[in-house]
Amino acid sequence: MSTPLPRLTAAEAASLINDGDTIAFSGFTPAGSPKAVPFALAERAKTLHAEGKPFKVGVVTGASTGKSLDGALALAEAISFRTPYQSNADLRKSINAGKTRYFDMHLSVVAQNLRYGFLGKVKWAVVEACDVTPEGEIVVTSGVGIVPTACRMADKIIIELNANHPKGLRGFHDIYEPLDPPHRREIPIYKPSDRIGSPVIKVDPSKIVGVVETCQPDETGGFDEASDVTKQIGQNVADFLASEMKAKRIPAEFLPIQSGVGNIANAVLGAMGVHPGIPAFEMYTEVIQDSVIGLVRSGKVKFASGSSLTLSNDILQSIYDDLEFFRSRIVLRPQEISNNPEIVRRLGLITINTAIEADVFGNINSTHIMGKQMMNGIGGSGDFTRNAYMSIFTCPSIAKNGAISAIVPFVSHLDHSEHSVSAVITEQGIADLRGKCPEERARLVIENCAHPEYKGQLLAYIDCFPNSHTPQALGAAFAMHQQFRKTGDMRGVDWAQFLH
Ligand code: 0RQ
Repeated sequence: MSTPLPRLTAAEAASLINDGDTIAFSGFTPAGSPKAVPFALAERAKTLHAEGKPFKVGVVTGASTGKSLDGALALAEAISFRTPYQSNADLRKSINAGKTRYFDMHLSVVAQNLRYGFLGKVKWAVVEACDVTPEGEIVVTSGVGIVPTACRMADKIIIELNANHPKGLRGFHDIYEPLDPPHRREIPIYKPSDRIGSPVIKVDPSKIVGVVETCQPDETGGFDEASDVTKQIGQNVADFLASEMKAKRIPAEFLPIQSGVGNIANAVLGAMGVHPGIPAFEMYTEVIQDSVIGLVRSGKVKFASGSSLTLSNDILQSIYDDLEFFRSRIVLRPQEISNNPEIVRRLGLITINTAIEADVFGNINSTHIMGKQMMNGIGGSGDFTRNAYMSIFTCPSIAKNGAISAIVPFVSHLDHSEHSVSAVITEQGIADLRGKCPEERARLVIENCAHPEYKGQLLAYIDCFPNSHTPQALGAAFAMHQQFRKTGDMRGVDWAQFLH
């Protein structure tokens, strides 16, 4: 008989963690992220700080988390360093104030970087589970992330056993960790529905110092209703893919789709779902968002592989009420596998991600506002974009009521270079960049994607600085950004001042 695992309160679990420890948390986005222990840890930090004692921990996660983790720890000023992705307003504020060290990383490499020792020693894994056995079998919940590696690398494990997720989730996960170089072999996934691992994470039970019982819903934010702009972007993406299929550049059985996070990504999938020219398709993605679930029910999405169910709570509950229907249609994988470049290239993914800004040549900024302020992070967008069969970036052509053009001469931060981007799509139209030289790209992006209020200004930029492979002028490339900083509006830049 195995010994039952000890029960702890969240405060007792938090009291075991020391200043300077690095903690790896389960989950991917708020889905599957622990809530009770990090919240209690933030309370502990506040108490210690009030006594004049230092208390900060390193926080490594799969992706973003919810308010009880990033939010509470940021407000308590308890994070010494954070990686690889975040989307919490309080943490963002702390990062942009220079108070929290943030390392923005491709999500597919987080687990291997932990194994390689690039992120230092991991003391704790804090893991949300729907089931755990005295023998050390852990069934995680709605997100997987880095949890298999976190459990193996950490000295000690704390489990949050969350009754809000049913034990029947056993079987939804496919847990697999590759070997490290020089022993790594191919990852044997040949279609999105292939299973190659175990439904559970197996750990040495003596590493589990305690189980904290909770019953808390995921802290996922939900999505805005699609606007006219996001609907039009979605329609343009769907029309583009349908025309690519007609041209036989996408095979008749279609190719698996990866789709990013946020309101635009949600609207794009919604539009693809109802487009008559797009057949039923599969998804090989990282985040399974709300709009996918309806498409799985209707049969338009035949199978969805991801690292998380990042869903509004009522939609997640509707899956839990219908587990047997979804069991053969969804799989949740570690992000090292859901985002794996080898598999992205092999399966021939069509990837659709969102830009903050795109330049006229097709370089993409997904992370920074005006080159300085961190928004969320690169997330998985680089894992997918660089290795895609076809990579698409979408964004509204303007932001902040037109004071900002999302199409600029040169991106103020570079996440995805023109070499990896097949098409830029805004609500204005589609710029198919494949096989085009920089000047052709620039004219196409301006003509098809820029907002009418910025077209003339952007064309004038290209016309002012001709006679080179890339019509770029270093002294003028950020003039629109600089004018915004001074006047709060990018409109009306006079390029003549840069001609001499
Ligand atoms: O600001 O929140 O103040 O209104 O940026 O913009 O239009 O609501 O777009 O929710 O789809 O997010 C790129 C951030 C888009 C997201 C990004 C302002 C705009 C608004 C949000 P407000 P929208 P979305 C899979 C793949 C990187 C990671 C990634 C993201 C706010 O998609 O983080 O793709 N992607 N991962 O007003 C100033 C501009 C702006 C601007 C927009 N040019 N200048 N502000 N905004 N453009 C997921 C994972 O990896 C987990």
